[in-house]
Amino acid sequence: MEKVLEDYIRMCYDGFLQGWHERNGGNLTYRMKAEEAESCAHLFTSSPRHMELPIDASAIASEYFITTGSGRYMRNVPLAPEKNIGIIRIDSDGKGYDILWGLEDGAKPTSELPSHLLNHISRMSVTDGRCRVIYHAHPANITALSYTIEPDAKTLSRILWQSETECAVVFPEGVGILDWMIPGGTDIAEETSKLIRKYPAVVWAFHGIFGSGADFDETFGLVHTIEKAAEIYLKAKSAGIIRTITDDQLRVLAGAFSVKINEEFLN
Ligand code: 2HA
Ligand code: ZN
Repeated sequence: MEKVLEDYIRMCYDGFLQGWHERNGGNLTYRMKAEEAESCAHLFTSSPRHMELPIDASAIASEYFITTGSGRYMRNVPLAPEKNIGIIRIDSDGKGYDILWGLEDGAKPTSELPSHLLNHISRMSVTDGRCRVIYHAHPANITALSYTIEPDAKTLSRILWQSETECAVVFPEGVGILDWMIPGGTDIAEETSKLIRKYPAVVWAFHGIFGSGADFDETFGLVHTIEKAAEIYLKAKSAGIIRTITDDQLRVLAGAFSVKINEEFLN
């Protein structure tokens, strides 16, 4: 198996092992490097299925993506990659895509493909093309936390920064939050892609999270860190919080690790 596919499959199953992918919950897309697409070219069908896109993907025209399948289970990805994931190439005009490999038995890419592709476009533009991974998961603690606050990025980011010392270093921009919306459509895709320009991750209230990063480790690590902080917060809150990391300590921390903490969220 090609290394990029092995790494992708490992991330799918790691998320399942964390308990973030009940049933068909969650999805993962990866924008392939040219050499990675080339290493997989021998797998590509000569008669690809073509699909239309409900969004304008011209900013990522001709890019290759690995994607999970709609209705497919992360749990099953290592057992039968060719049925549960696939490789697609966006058309040169950005209006559709070809399914080049995988997604066998008539499967389609994830229902959240519009969100994934618009998020890729946003993150590519704010990271000078570094971002390659968009990941959607349903971790229990960050989702539970979204019931305890107003959908406000400052409130959420402060809670997370205060709940684990490393957080302000891992995501100094903070974490965005989108109030409840119908999943799977272009409206939620557009709203998420606006927020993800500012933050590397966006919580979907009462649903889960979208995380982004340059590679699988960075993206998985980001979501893992956010979820762990949410777990610590909920445990501390139920035990009774009597003190926390101060804003001055957050500033000192950012200085010590040379990161630019989002000052708008400090008091
Ligand atoms: O794949 O997680 O948001 C199912 C979902 C939709
Ligand atoms: Zn979901």
